[in-house]
Amino acid sequence: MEYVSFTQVIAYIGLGSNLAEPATQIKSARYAVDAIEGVQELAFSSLYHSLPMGPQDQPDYVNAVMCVTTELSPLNFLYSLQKIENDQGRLRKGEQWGPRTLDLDVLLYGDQEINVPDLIVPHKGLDERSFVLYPLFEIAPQLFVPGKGSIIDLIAKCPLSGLRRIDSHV
Ligand code: 5RY
Ligand code: CA
Ligand code: CA
Ligand code: CA
Repeated sequence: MEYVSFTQVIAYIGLGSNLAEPATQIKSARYAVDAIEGVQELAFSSLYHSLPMGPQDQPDYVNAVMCVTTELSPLNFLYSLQKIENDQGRLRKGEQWGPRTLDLDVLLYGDQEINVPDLIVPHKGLDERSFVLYPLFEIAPQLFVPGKGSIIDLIAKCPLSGLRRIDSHV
């Protein structure tokens, strides 16, 4: 009998959608992420309604944050998330930051700082985006973001900018 051990890393994913029933897109993405071999859900935030940042000529978003444990490498983790984006009908049009059925971002991967061509972690702009910080705080109030500081301090410097928690009525 031999042991095969896997290193489990705690990672955080930002979820966003502003097309084709955004709340439904987020909920099916949650299910699909948990279904990835080598990824398991630990926590999921409330859904939040948010105003578009970046280009304004697009619908409002629904955003959420998910905490998982994973034994996938950072890039295999990313590619698994991109497959879910594609499966849920994401089309890459010319415009950068245009509307999308589903956006899954690797926000954090353990305490690692990663900077390779396909992946930057912690996610760029995380500390300026209320639709990331507030749901992240909801599920990880003790979190420290590598290179950026405690989630408490980051929230204190980030206005809500129209972010609203969506009542789930359950
Ligand atoms: C700024 C520029 C581009 C912020 C800025 C992007 C989402 C950004 C979004 C989302 C909401 C984008 C990336 N300054 N707005 N805009 N939710 N993604 N509310 O998920 F986020 S495009
Ligand atoms: Ca799984
Ligand atoms: Ca994003
Ligand atoms: Ca993205």
